[in-house]
Amino acid sequence: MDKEIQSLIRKETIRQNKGIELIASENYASKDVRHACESILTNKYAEGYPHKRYYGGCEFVDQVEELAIERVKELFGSKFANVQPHSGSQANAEAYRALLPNGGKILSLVLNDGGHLTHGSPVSFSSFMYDFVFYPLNKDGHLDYDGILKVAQIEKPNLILAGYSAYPYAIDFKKLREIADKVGALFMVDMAHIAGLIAGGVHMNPVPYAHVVTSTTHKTLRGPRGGIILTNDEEIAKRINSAVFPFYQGGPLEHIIAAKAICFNEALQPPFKKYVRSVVENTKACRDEFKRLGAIVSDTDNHLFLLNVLDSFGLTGLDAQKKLEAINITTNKNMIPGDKLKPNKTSGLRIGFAAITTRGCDAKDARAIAKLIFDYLSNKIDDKKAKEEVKRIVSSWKLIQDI
Ligand code: DSN
Repeated sequence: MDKEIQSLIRKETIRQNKGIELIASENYASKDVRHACESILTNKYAEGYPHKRYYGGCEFVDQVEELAIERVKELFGSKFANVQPHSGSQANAEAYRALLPNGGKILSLVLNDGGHLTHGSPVSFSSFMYDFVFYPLNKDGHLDYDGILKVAQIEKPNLILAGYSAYPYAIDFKKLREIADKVGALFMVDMAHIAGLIAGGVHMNPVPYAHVVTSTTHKTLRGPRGGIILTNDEEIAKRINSAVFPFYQGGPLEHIIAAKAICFNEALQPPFKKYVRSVVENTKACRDEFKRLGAIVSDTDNHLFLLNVLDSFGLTGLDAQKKLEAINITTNKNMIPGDKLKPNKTSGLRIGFAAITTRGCDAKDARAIAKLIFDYLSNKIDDKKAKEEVKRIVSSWKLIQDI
């Protein structure tokens, strides 16, 4: 094997094993999922869809893709599924294409309040191709459904968008669909962050309410990096298929689709339900311990919460992220609702438990992590002591290559 790349993979394996991974969008895929990702399926061209390909030799990749489709439909209870999107961003582009004319109006969450780049950021394709208007969170950081209705009545969007990257609370998809119906808009959900929680039954499923649901497969769902699009509407399903191929994508990544099929099957099994319940318990345990210690934190209903590091420790999110990285704790700086600092500095950190719960983190560890971060960012313990504590906490967890 290429020695330089092999050495870098080895170094990354060590980094992943020795650290506490709190980036809310990351996870550790199983051996089976990783095995499919490195399989010979990568050799095959299969433009098109099962039994309607532009190439010969697709007998087995057709079956792989059909399995993935059937399993994801069963997992989320949808009538139609496209498993070809290469990523969540592409899934969103493809869903917009299927639902809207160029320049169509989309009502989405204010980006600094926890939205995603593809939900109308000025630096994303989305704001170039569509006309975005926004709804804010209320003062305590929750969705304000009456406020959303008011903005929707004024703006009259073609589409209302829900599903966020840094929102720590439950989302009422039924209420949002009612709002969309009142103003004659379509309703789309990007469930990337909470897909695993939905699959495991600890969050409301948007599929019965939304016209289209997009997701990634690698966050709480714990599969390979990639995207999916679901719908219950046959006409929309046809438009989605054309938007994915040939409009936005060429040949599907059948090795990744095989890995998605494995991940969907894993998520259908009882241990996955136990896993997502532990994710939520651990997140709550860590958040509650921060609160008990006197830090300023959001509450949480899901796999993440926001820690206000500026008011808690006098640090920007960027500085806190860098400081924690030096002791092998990985987080990401994040805007908090009403943040006065810019996105490249921020006042907050986003903290999530999907990844380390996969390795075996329990509520006791989650509380120990809160205490460690609190003491370290308050300068009560030095780098050496903090690194020793990280080592102690991870020492009882599974190695990532054994997951
Ligand atoms: N980059 C992802 C996240 O961290 O939430 C969203 O795509």
